Amino acid sequence: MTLRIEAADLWHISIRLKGSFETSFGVELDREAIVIRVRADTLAGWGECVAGAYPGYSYETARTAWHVLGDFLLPAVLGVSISGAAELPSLVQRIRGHPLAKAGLEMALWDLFGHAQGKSLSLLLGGVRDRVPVGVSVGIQPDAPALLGAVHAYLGHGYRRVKIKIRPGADLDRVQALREAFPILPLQVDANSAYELKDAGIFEAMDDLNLLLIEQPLAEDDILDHVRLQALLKTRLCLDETILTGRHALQAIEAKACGVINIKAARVGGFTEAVHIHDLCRARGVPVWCGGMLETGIGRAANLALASLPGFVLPGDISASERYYAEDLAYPLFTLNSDSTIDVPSAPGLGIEVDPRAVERFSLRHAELRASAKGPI
Ligand code: OSB
Ligand code: MG
Repeated sequence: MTLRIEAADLWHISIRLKGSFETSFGVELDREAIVIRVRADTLAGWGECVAGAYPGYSYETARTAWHVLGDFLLPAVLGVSISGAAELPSLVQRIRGHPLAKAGLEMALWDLFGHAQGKSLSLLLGGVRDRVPVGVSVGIQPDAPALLGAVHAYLGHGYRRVKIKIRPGADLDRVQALREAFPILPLQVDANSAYELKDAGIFEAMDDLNLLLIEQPLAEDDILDHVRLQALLKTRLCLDETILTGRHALQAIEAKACGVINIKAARVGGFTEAVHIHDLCRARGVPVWCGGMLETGIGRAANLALASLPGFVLPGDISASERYYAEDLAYPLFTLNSDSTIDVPSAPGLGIEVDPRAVERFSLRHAELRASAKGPI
């Protein structure tokens, strides 16, 4: 089946988190994103581009994604007949970088084709599970007691795996305090590139705390120092920001820079590349798990579908909807099962209903592009 992409909408949204989320690169309270809708025939597909207000995790922002989507990516698909979302990477191959923008558009195309074929995204990607194990990612707290309180509350909600964000000055003492309070809790840390190899002593001191993994301790473009750090530790390093392509994943694995990879479709330019990375990790026995970007219900549905693939053997950063926003953009909301899993949507496409009025309410600006009116917006 081929579909001619006739029109697309972009909404630049700002949606307030229930509580601010602090990482080593900053504090986020109002989450910006670009919501994308593509249309073909009588069908629509929705996507979420997770580029935010500030270029901390990625160089992309909602504003750069607006520019790249509107001026380059959408003109490459509008008016074009395509037979599946997996064709997008080749259509936009010549546009360098901007994986978050590309992934948001690919998500909308997956949703569109899922509806056209009556198949869920999980089914289209090769998912094998109808519920996936999840954990919670806890932002940097003002002090150790606040962190213990926050973790205690999340355990009360039923989460059975906890990740805490760390940064220089808020690291070893926090992890030690947590480990003392919760001796057998599956626990991992995420530094978001905040350290250098000279800080290795901090990670060596964490090595006996039985962490599941240490995520992205060093700079995103530094595979070699991750190799050196990994050689000092028995705890597995996990790469997030470093891995933008399958090639990066292969090189990091072969060099022994990490023992685990965090897969985010957004960071690698879409689900096609995410599945490719999953497949090559699985073939080499490298465990993967699904990362998160504080998505609305649109991106969360897509993450659940990705996490249903067989190589996703560690719990994902995919918490229940109510952990993030007072009001979401898509329904039904995702809830945590008593075994710290979330159900994978089984309805066609993303398997959710987007509420266009909610999208409008959180919208800072909207643009509509049509096949007949290609070009800059
Ligand atoms: O590094 O995993 C990360 C959120 C924003 C940017 C980067 C990261 C995160 C998270 C949030 O850890 C995970 C979630 O969506 O719950
Ligand atoms: Mg991370």
